Amino acid sequence: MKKILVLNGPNLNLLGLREPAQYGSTSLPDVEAMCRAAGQRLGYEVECFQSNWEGGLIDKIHEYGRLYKERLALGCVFNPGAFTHTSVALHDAIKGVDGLPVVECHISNVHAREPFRHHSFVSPAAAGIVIGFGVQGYVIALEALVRTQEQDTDQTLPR
Ligand code: CA2
Repeated sequence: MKKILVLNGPNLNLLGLREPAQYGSTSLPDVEAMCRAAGQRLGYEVECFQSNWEGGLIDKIHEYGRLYKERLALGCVFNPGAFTHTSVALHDAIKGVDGLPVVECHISNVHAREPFRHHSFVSPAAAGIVIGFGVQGYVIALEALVRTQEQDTDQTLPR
């Protein structure tokens, strides 16, 4: 079974424990269970990984870049947390693995928040973006990845 990576960046391990008004009350293990269940329904094995370290996220993107080349992975759903707004290194990692489709995902609507959250270094390297749908956004991003990246997807409109 092909793999999909669900990757979470800094502080997302605190999900459900603090700031429920902004990020909801679902914990990261619950979000990861939701993603694994959605993956199973869609026919993929979902691997979940969270790191508070930029380098840990970069290593995981490199690993999935290799799996993608070997046709063992379909792509990645990535919430880079605050690194979204700061990290040229994450941008370069996604560009550097050359091909791995990455769907950027944010729980909150970053464009309705502080101006420093309006710019993303990751977006120009992403295949697509899901923003502001709470933790359901992860499942929406997984579905979008599968619908757009599956080899036999017929993307033509019905006549
Ligand atoms: O809305 C998102 O998903 C964000 O990526 C979340 C990041 C934030 O820096 C981005 O601008 C938007 C913050 C993740 C921290 O998550 C926490 C969860 C609970 C309590 C504290 C932090």
